[in-house]
Amino acid sequence: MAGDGGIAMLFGDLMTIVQHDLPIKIAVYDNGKLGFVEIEQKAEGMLDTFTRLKNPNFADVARALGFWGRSVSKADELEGAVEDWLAQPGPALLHVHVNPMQLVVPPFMAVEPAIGMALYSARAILHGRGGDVWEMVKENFV
Ligand SMILES: Cc1ncc(C[n+]2csc(CCOP(=O)(O)OP(=O)(O)O)c2C)c(N)n1
Ligand SMILES: [Mg+2]
Repeated sequence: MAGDGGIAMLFGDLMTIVQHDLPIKIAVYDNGKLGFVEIEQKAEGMLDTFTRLKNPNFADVARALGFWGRSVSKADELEGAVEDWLAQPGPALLHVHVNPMQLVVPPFMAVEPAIGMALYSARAILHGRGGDVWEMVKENFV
């Protein structure tokens, strides 16, 4: 399992997998950003900066390197795609577009990141990026 930022740091490893014929199955969770870094910025009350990624189609990249590759953007295509991906005899990469605003919220949260998120929200609204805040609230709390 890899993020879109993570897999981009590891293309050399994909070549090694092909070189050694390793039947490894890789799922890329593509949220179009360095999501963890973005959360760290927001939890400190900062506006998110330099975290958005212009990604290639990772399935195309994988195929060019000698992998089986497929890209999925619709939820109802996911189950069939996972079956095909796991049925491959050789190295296979499944590129999945995921919801960019879906947070992994821990069962409890310290006060500081909550204050940071409130500060970030206020800053984002003042900078005309209130749509980002609404998207985050809608996807996670409504
Ligand atoms: C080699 C390396 N560089 C930088 C980092 C710092 N870092 C931790 S998480 C992260 C973002 C990863 O983004 P992605 O793989 O897209 O995962 P997401 O958080 O979006 O799910 C970065 C850059 C790291 N862990 N390792
Ligand atoms: Mg990411």
